[in-house]
Amino acid sequence: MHSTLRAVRATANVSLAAGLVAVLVAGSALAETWDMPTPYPEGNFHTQNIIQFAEDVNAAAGGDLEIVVHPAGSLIKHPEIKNAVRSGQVPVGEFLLSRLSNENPVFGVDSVPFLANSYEAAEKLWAASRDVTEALLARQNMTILFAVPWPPQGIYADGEIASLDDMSGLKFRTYNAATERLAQLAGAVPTQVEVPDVSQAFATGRVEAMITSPSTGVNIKAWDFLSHYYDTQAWLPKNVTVINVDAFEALSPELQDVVMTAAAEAERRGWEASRTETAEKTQALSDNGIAVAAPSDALAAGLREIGTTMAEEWAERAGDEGATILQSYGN
Ligand code: PCA
Repeated sequence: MHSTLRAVRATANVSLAAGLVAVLVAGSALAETWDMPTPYPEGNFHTQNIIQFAEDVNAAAGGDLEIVVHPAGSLIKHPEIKNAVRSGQVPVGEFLLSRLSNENPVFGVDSVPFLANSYEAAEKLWAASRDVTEALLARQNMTILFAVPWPPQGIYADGEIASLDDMSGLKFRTYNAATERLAQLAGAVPTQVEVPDVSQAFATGRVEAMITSPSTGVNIKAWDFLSHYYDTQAWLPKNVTVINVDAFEALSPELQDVVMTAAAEAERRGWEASRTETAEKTQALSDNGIAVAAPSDALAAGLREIGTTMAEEWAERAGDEGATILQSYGN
């Protein structure tokens, strides 16, 4: 009798478990959740643009797909985001495109100083380099959903920088190979630090100057550590949001359409937000006590010379692919 009871119970448990599995399967077919790592703080305009992209997708997908944004390297740290998307660990993510310039110089064309240092020029350079960039990323199983530039890059320091001589020996915070090279050529000492760690690096004296946008300067409250900002307008590096090709192809045609439509809108909105951001955040630096100025002629000339050297180095490394880009850019 005991054994009969056990058998009945066992049968009940099996059917209960089967029911549960059915519910879970049905649930996951209804709503797929995509975790999306991004490197920069939640308040940054890139992150806000991405949050809007996720909201657009989620609304248009009617519950069939939900993108959850994880900013500031909270899910995956910046240096690992590209490989996480490539391997499919996450279906979608954002990173600074020129971080990949060590893999192929083409990825770093937007960070060659003074090659494209206005929004108009940056747009033209992106038009000239997008196809090659797409093809290179396709080899790593990724497609670009959208690319958005940072505002023009300027120099921050604690004190006056009247010429390159004043940069000599400074511990200089960098974020890619180009900023590292620029620091070296200026006689500074480069240290790579990701944005979420930059405040701490200044607070502890690990770094004492940097080149970045007014946006990042405001995000890290540069006025807590630094006194001067020079609006050198050196280049406009881009962030890309990429998707894993397998994850994209596993979506229904309708959902693929939803993602691509929201992506096109995010690229348009992002460029516009970046332009607005430049003036707003430069003003915010000034409002918070940073001395905002154009570079002196001597500093501008010194940086131009570094730019010429770096453009030559880039062209040499980038070979035929680079030449094609420069030709179509019209340089
Ligand atoms: N902010 C990022 C990249 C370029 C920018 O403006 C950073 O400082 O890391």
